[in-house]
Amino acid sequence: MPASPSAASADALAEFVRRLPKAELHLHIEGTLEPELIFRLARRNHVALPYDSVESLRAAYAFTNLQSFLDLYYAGAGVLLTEQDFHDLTAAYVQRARADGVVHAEIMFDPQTHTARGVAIETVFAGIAGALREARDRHGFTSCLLMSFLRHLSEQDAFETLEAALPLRKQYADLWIGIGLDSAERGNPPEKFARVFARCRELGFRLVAHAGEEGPAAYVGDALDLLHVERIDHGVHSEEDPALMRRLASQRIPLTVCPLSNLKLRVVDDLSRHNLARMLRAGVNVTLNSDDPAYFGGYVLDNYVASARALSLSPVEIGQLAANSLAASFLPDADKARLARDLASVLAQCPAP
Ligand code: ES4
Ligand code: ZN
Repeated sequence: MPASPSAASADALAEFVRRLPKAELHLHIEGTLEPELIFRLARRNHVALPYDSVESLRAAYAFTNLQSFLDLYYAGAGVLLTEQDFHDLTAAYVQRARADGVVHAEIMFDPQTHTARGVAIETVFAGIAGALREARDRHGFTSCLLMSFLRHLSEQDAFETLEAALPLRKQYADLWIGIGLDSAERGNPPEKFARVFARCRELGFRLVAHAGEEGPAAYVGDALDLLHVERIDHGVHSEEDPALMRRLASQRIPLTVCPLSNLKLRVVDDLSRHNLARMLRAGVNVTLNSDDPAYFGGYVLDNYVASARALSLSPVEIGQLAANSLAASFLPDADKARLARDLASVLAQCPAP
């Protein structure tokens, strides 16, 4: 028995969201590294940690902005050394996502974080891809990979990363379909990566970029016009420019919004003041995602439930967010149509919370 009426309605809401087939489109695999796994891998790999317990590490996750998070996120990734480490990390994410009703994930990874520490890019690809292929073969959980460049590093470094990865393209053609851009946004505008994104576009990769997380609406427009991305990661500052908002809505350009991330990194001071509901109601193709769930206190289901409660999203709006996630994915049209039908039949059967 739930402890109280509010607990009962919370459970009903979570169960409703869990049953909706959803895609997660904004997820950094390094951001799924839970403190327990950091300690397990540190022990396995004989890596010293500057924390004496899981609890003291978790207590350090009190961020004041994006950079304060990135410092810990790059440090945490220091325990990832072997193919098995990347496999275990990815398998743990898949298990967690499946429990939330995620049926498809588009996963970013940052090779530069690892190659800078002497880990071979082949090791990173092999570990992540191995776990994703197992998930597909055992559970029908589909996914793809978006190799992301760190924007605080140079465009030359991004070019070198692309060159190092291209020989692996054929081997990972079932998964590696796209390119992303992440890390510290302010002072590292889209134009810094225009040439390398042009090259990636020529090569036939799907393109996404973080923009308008801490940076201005102008970075969102520039990501679209200078990098030619198909989706914007975050994009919450788009609202500062009404013309951009009209463009996002009319062209159905997806925003991969991450509410709990925005809260933890103080992009918003309270979830009840998050603009995702307003943007959704203005016709923008908003999707909900977890970003770095191990650091931000919640996976996809938590992001849906916390947003629904804080913003009084209706069951129809929650269903729309799930539908948007499928439509905004890079899945083939036939797969999108099948999943959209699955979603519609669940919505027709499920009691609204
Ligand atoms: C990130 Cl929340 C966020 N923003 C930018 N870059 C990132 N990399 C991992 N998480
Ligand atoms: Zn992100």
